[in-house]
Amino acid sequence: MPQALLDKVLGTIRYGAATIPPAPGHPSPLVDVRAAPLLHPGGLCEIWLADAATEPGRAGPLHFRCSETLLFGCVELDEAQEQRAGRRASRGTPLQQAVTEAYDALLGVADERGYPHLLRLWNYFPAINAQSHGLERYRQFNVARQQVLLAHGRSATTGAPAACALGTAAGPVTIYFLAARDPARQIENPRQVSAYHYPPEYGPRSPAFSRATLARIGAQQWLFVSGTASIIGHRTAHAGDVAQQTEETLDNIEAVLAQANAAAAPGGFAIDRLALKVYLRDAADLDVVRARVERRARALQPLYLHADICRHDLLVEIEATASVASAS
Ligand code: 3EB
Repeated sequence: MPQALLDKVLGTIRYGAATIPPAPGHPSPLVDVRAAPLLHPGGLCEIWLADAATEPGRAGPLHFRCSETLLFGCVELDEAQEQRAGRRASRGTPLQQAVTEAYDALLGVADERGYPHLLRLWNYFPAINAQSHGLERYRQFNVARQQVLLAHGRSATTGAPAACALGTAAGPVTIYFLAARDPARQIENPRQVSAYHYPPEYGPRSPAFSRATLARIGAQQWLFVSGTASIIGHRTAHAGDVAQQTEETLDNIEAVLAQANAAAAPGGFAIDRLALKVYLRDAADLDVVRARVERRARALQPLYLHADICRHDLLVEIEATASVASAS
């Protein structure tokens, strides 16, 4: 990449075998995230570019870069280290301690630097469906996420960012995010109960995320669609049937797009113009899911990633990002 572009990099996410060649003279390390493994050969990098030069920064475990309008950051924390550090038991299980430390850092920087509007958070951690300390780890995560948002004076319901939470095979708790100077609009899905209003059968604290956020950034409207699954109301639909779960998930994404188009001027978000990441619990489902996804949504090559989904009966989850020129 030419230096003029490297200077504008906010963050880089690497997938599969991709490597970023070290850029001679680059002012600081690129924020570099490796999350879930790719299910197809090769590798690629997702690079978030600002429209002007970005600045690097660090705050505790958080590495970030910022432009005039956007902040991109990433935190990786080892749960075993949290435990060794012997943090206060009031911060909960080792996973909850890591999540609290990560969110403390990112919310602190977002507020101090003046990017208080969280657009999108990506959350990855091992063994998401495993039980420990008497509670499934995804549910532990939800307890810590809600508590740390409230501790920073934020809402854990309306106004929450778009997000995803996925299980990795191993490795650190990895969280990366985009935040903005200017407010975004939250979008919900009329086919689904808002996640922050899920009833207690899904855990002691509800998941604090919105179905999508819509943000004007420069001359573009950006839409960040959260991880989306085969959930109708608050219940999983089509347990055990990955093909039907894929169709229901795409129906849910279309419902979110319709809400976004009603809120955005001039709209124009369409299912065949999205950048998709498709998470599969079982690698053997790749062909079935790919056929269904690419029949309905195939402008850009979707990424297929191997990850555990946050409910044990969900086999597939799809997230989407899109931008359209905004009306001026
Ligand atoms: C769902 O709709 C499926 O906890 O941040 C999707 C997106 C899901 C984000 C999160 C969870 C999260 O409830 C799971």
